[in-house]
Amino acid sequence: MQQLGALEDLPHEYREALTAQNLVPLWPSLRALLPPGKPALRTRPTCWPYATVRPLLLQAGELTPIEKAERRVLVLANPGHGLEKMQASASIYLGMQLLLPGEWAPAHKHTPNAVRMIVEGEGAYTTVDGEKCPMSRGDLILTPTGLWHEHGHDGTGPVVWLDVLDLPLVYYTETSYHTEGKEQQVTATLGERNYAHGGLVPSPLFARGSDRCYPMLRYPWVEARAALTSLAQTQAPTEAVQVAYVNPETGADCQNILGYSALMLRPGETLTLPVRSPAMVFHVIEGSARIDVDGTAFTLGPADTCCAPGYTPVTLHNGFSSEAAFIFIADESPLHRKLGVYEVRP
Ligand code: GTQ
Repeated sequence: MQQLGALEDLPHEYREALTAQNLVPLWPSLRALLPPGKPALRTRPTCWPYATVRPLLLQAGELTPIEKAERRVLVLANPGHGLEKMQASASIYLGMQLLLPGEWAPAHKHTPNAVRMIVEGEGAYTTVDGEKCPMSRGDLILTPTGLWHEHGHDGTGPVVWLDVLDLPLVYYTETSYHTEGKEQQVTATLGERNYAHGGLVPSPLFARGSDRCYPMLRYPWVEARAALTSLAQTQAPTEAVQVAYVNPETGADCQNILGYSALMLRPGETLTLPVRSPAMVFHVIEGSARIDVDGTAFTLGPADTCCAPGYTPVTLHNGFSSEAAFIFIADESPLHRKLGVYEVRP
């Protein structure tokens, strides 16, 4: 490959003349912008064990009252991007949020899409677009772009959940903002009830389906777990046991930018993922798994979270011979597909 000219090869005066006119020569930066064969990946394989996050999050509960935080979150930041960027990957933001009994995180809406994966505790709820969604371990609750949401807690112990947002991308595109709102009235029954039976959707005689873009906002863990366990009965041993969280009216990804799925690793199973362009996040719901990201190995137990850059080999292994592992996965594939940059490498 041709070695290109460096900035220092140019006369000082010429460089200053360019700068004064807001001009920049391309060739000294061309190889960095378009590296050969594979992007320059800032996203580093990174693990956030819950045993280290939890005490610090509970300490935040003592140090900062909810009124002073609005959302009491510790961000899982990837050092490869710089911690201040508060991103797990190029397009994924992760945060662990704590709500204590009686606390209330007031209503707002924003342009980034969010989901919550409930990690610990009972008695909290998120009201999304007039639907009061109860929170239990493993449930996935969507708060898509533009929908009002607020969190409350009527129970007794701390409640913790993992927030996954497309905030880095939305921020980068200069479209990130929020609007404050007033407390919502609960006006809708849970939409999930209309989609509780596979392959059947509401179909009133002359007006088929829902006119809501996001007809299902809560995916209870009991349902996702049952779907995985039942799939494991019939799936060939060579095929992964994985289900995607989709919009039940369209079958498409449940949100526009990030994709969500749940994976069951059978006892003793080793699963080598195809090398694909999107970065991924893994969060263990039950059991344990060793996750090898191009030679960096993490051992994850319940509530542990890690991320892997795109274009990188990832292998998952369940070391238990009798117990399945259940893993929640977030990735950037809807975005990559829409942008036309989605790749699977041989
Ligand atoms: O709960 O609405 O982690 O607005 C970051 C921004 C959570 C939320 C985050 C948010 C929220």
